[in-house]
Amino acid sequence: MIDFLAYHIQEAGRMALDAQAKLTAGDISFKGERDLVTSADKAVEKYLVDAIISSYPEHGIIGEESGSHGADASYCWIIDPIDGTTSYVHQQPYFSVSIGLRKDNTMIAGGVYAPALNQLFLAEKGGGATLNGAPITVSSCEKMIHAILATGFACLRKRSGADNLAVLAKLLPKISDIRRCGSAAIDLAYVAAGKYDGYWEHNLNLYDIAAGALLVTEAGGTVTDLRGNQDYPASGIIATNGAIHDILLQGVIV
Ligand code: 2AM
Ligand code: CA
Repeated sequence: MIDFLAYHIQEAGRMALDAQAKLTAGDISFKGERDLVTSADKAVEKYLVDAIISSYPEHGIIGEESGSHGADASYCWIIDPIDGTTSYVHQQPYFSVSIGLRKDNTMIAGGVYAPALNQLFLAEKGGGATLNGAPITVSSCEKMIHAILATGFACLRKRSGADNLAVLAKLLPKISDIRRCGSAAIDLAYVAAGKYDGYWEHNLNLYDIAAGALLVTEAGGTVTDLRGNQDYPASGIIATNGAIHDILLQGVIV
């Protein structure tokens, strides 16, 4: 199934990249006042759903655009066709296709493909994680003052009340620098690859993080919710190289 995932995530990514170059105003609509969707999100998800149904008709699918079908099946695919839609619409390269495969409540495989960056991240439970075929591991950074962290502001767009600006204001003076690319899946993949030392965010959905969280743990990192438990993304998410996890857990409390 990892070969199936690797093949179709690259096809889907190429579709998204081709469509980005041709995007017009007529392709863009609003799901919420600050939540964009494009015809490409829908077309890419349809491509992936059709591929899964024709190869694995008994499997369940949870997709950002098409919802949940048979999510209680033993195998369930969790799809975000374009994670980072706002970056995508604004002709930036920081968008990805994210596909996770869950078996009986355990994530067993995941892929994040950023076609404009030519970066394909794959992980299999117990088998490690790779970037374009080469094994990846998390960073060895141990001091917050040296740490490059990433976050996002889904909480603002969802108007959830979570105050990530206060967390950012508290953390920024204590770390090396911050990054914010707009795709939770890429953020997690970059923690897995040691490009970022840690990442946190509130108010994400399962399809944003399903593949990326497995990438991080398979690359030797740690993923928890914002209280240090495993209830992510419902209670927020923190992913780190492990070494700075406890310090960052303290840092996200304001
Ligand atoms: P998307 O691009 O698939 O919508 C960036 O902070 C992350 O938040 C992205 O992974 C983005 O996924 C997600 N996101 C964007 N708008 C959101 C909203 N209104 N509610 C929850 N998550 C959102
Ligand atoms: Ca998403």
